[in-house]
Amino acid sequence: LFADRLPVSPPAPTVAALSQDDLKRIAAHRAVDLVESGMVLGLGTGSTTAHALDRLGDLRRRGALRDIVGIPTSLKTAAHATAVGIPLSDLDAHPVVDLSIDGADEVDPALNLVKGRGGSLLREKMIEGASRRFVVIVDESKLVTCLGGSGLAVPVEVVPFCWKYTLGQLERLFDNDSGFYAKLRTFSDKEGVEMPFVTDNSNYIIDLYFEKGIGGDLDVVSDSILRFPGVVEHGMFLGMATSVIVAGKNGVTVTMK
Ligand code: ABF
Repeated sequence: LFADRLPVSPPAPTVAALSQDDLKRIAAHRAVDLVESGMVLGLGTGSTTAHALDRLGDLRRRGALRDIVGIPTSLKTAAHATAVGIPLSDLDAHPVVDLSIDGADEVDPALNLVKGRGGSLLREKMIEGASRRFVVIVDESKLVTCLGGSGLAVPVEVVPFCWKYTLGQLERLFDNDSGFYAKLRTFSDKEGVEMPFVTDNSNYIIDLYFEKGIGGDLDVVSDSILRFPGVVEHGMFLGMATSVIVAGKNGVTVTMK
């Protein structure tokens, strides 16, 4: 797995003591090293990218990267970026993004990704798809041999209208005997009532669980999911990442496509 990745930094002597959050920070800072003044940046979502936002804010406070503009992939990231002093814009004003930095839930050996555990997959896919470079930052726990194989869901953003019908269509796509199941993403409100999770685009998420990973041709699976009218987008990011920065106990590696 990842035999062709390029080691870029030797393990530090204390690396074994690093927490998962330390590893996320290391990967994020390495990605921020790629940012140059004047760039239009896609700003991802999640705890790994949060470290990149903090780093960008730090650098700007020290007078660097004055001319950057960020395009946030979620309302949460927009609030975070604003709080640390990153000027924001959108794809309407900047249809071409120089560099996007974002985390992932799973990364396979071909740099295909599963994203969207935070529910921001649609804006992430729009912005990262408009990017000249899309750098993924992860700790080593995100590496998988097969997408869907880590026990985490592949999310599908759906319109709320007749979501049970769309759920049924998705269920029929995959073989239940292989351990597959689909479930509306919910959360418990203050009174403990289960409510649908609602995305920044006012949609719902249906999570697809593949006990044995997604079998077959991923492009075919992607097309089959997208053909249902109630589906807006899914969280498989196929062929989109241009490089992946992985921070692990043995150091940082960068794999480029
Ligand atoms: C976003 O944050 C999502 O696409 C992905 O689901 C998640 C990764 O989160 P974290 O960095 O917190 O592990 O990028």
